[in-house]
Amino acid sequence: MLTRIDHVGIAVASLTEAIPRYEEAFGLEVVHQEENERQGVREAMLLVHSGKTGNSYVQLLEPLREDSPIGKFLAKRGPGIHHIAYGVADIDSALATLTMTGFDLVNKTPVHGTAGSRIAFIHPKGLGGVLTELVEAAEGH
Ligand code: V0V
Ligand code: CO
Repeated sequence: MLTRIDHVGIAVASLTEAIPRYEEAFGLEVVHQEENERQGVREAMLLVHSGKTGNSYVQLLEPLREDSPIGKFLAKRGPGIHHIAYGVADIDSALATLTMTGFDLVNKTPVHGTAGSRIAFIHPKGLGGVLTELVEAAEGH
């Protein structure tokens, strides 16, 4: 079902401060930035690897408001790894399978993700405390 690690989501207080650190450390480049009002985030995608089944990124996430998943996470735990996202070829069938096997889905149907992707979150409690996202990337991403 899974085709790659699409991204690791990292909660940061400030993109302006975090982006240069990641650029300096690994020579990564920001290939996309976006504000996602529904998710309450401003995010930057730094390309790590391009592969046959799609790309892998670091996703830096800054909260747009305190009462958002990233805002609450920063207040409770401070900056750090927030979620892991796996690539899938067909998110609708992946979600149907997970529903049948009894997983607690945050999103029962896909929502808008970065760069035109379709995404859905699976609750951390069923997956060893790790908030997990599935991504069906848009063509060319
Ligand atoms: C909260 N918890 C986490 C967690 N956030 N555990 C692991 N990883 C995380 N990131 C735990 C927390 O410690 C509590 O555990 C429990 O869940 C309830 O926490 P809460 O602070 O009361 O939070 P809730 O229940 O209001 O919300 C938690 C969920 C929420 C996971 C349901 O954050 C959510 O809906 N996330 C999905 C959307 C999202 O994260 N969007 C931002 C990224 P105890 O204390 O009960 O044990 S947007 C993105 O990635 C995009 C756009 C993209 O990739 O394209
Ligand atoms: Co993400």
